Amino acid sequence: MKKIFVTGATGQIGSELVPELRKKYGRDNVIMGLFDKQPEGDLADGPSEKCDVRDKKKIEEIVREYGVGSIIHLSSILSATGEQNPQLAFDVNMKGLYNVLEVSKEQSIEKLIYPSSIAVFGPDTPKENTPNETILRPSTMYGITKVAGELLGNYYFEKFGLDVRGLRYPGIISWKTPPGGGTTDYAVAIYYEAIKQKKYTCFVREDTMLPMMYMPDAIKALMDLAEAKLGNLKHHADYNLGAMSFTAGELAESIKQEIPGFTCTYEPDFRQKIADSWPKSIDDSAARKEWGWKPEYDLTAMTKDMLKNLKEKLKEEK
Ligand code: AKB
Repeated sequence: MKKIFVTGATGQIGSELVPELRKKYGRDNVIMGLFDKQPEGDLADGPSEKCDVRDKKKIEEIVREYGVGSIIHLSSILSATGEQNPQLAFDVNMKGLYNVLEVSKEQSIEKLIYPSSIAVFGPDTPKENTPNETILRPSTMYGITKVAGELLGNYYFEKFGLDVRGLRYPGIISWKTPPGGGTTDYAVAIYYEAIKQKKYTCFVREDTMLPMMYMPDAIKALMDLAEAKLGNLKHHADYNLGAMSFTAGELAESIKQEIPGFTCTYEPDFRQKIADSWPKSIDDSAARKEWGWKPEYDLTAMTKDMLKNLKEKLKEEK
């Protein structure tokens, strides 16, 4: 079997995607690409390579050396870090993606998959049930790089016949590896603080509503899209993907149901403006129709599962 190369593999998504890929395709068939964070636990048990995606030669070398057939490109600077360092976001997100696209084209990669984000939308986009095809005028550098990434993916498909696939992730909530530098990170941090301190200060307003997804659904979506028949896909790098939408207040309330006495206060910072520019809910009918997308978790089921797993994890770490 040709190998799968995952960039940004020790990040929030990669650290949960890699074990699933290894389960399905075999440990030695999945190569982890890491920037600075080393794999831990089970993740360390399998091939990995240090790889800064801004270094095209290194990507070429890995693809050639391992006989890579598919690339899942996860390396990215997220929205909040991107607003604090737009130059870095441009460099990593644009140069990194361009390198991956070029290597994929030159070395006849069979499939290239990378996430886009709800950050492609902006203040002018309809907020409710945001359609797949709509106004893409983001106000963050992260969003700008994601729109360009979608357009490039569609271009490489049309122009060079490269099988590029991508989905617009909402905020992703998970307990194994914390996210880093995103606007939706409050929806993960709140669970940690609820367990540790029974209180949390949230950096967006209580009425801030955003589309979110639990990690098992996010992994399933990526793997299902990767396996979908190309002939069924009318979109390529830009599938809307929805699961649930809730306000920060509703999230706190769902935690309170499980941890009585938990309190949440709200002190919005610069991330509020980013959150306000994004949709409240997503129309993902294209993904449902073209490759059978269907999420499993709602807010209540996610909160129960998050708290159960996170409590165990934090106990083990003590
Ligand atoms: C972020 O908040 O930047 C990310 C995203 C929605 O893409 N989680």
